Amino acid sequence: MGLFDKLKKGLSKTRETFFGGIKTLFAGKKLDDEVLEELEEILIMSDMGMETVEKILDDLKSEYKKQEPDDPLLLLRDIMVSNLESEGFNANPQQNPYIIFVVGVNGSGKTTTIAKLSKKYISEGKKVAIAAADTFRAAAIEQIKHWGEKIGATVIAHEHGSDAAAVVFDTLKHAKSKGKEIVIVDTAGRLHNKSHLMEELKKIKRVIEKETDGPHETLLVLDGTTGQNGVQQAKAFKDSVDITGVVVTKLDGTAKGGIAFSINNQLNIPIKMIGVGEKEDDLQMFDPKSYVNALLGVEDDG
Ligand SMILES: Nc1nc2c(ncn2[C@@H]2O[C@H](COP(=O)(O)OP(=O)(O)O)[C@@H](O)[C@H]2O)c(=O)[nH]1
Ligand SMILES: [Mg+2]
Repeated sequence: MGLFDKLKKGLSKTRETFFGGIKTLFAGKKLDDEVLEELEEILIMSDMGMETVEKILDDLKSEYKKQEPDDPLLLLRDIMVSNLESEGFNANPQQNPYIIFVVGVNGSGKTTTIAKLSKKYISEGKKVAIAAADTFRAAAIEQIKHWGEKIGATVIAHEHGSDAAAVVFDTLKHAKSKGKEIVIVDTAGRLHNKSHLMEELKKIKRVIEKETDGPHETLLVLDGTTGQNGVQQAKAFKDSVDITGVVVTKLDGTAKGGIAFSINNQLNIPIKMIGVGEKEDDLQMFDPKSYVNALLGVEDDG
């Protein structure tokens, strides 16, 4: 299956529930008030966030008048794309080791995303070391070790309950001495309380800063099914560590694909990758145009 077909398959739920309806709504009709009102409803239900919906509708109205397009669906597509921000995946980073710090609440998909991302780097011929710095749950250490074996990444782990920053320290030492080009740091998503978690993440960040010129990327992993709640969570992480990109996971399991727009517009952080399944190949680099094409059911024209 090609990348776009896979994306389309992953986004089938949100397309079938919301966005796909726009094609039918627009078919052979003028964009009068009635059509626009229905469009507004669809966009709001998709979790796009009110502000973005209004912006898109305003743009659509004025451009529609100006351009009188044959196919208003393509005009809407272009306007939606312009409301998404992306930044590419750094497949060949200059820094060595290149350090990716991964944060997010429990269950958001951090560990799975790390496995998927490691696999991408390994397939680029890079050696990957993973810090099992979610020491809060014993199962979390086992989970990342298991992934490491499966995809061929080295996992550095200490005992359950040990200091997460010390695991990171050891992983950096290992990477330098063994020539591992990529270091990815897995972290806990829940400690006794939120401030405890944020303190731990800051401590890890300080260790990375002290030992290297990283972190070069700090990825926030966000569960796409949590809707506007997820956006609130993201704000807390953004305030504690400098987030450089967001990974939206579980887009295959949600009807609310509009969340990507909310993240961009409310947080001002680019989306870098999206998760569209549980397997190691189900991570895609975020491409706004392909994403919107897949949502609307428009053929991908490159
Ligand atoms: N359907 C689907 N499930 C996912 C995706 N990413 C992660 N998961 C699942 O979400 C659950 C929690 O993932 P995990 O990586 O352990 O989250 P963590 O607590 O943030 O490390 C697991 O059952 C994963 O298989 C995704 O893109 N799609
Ligand atoms: Mg985990």
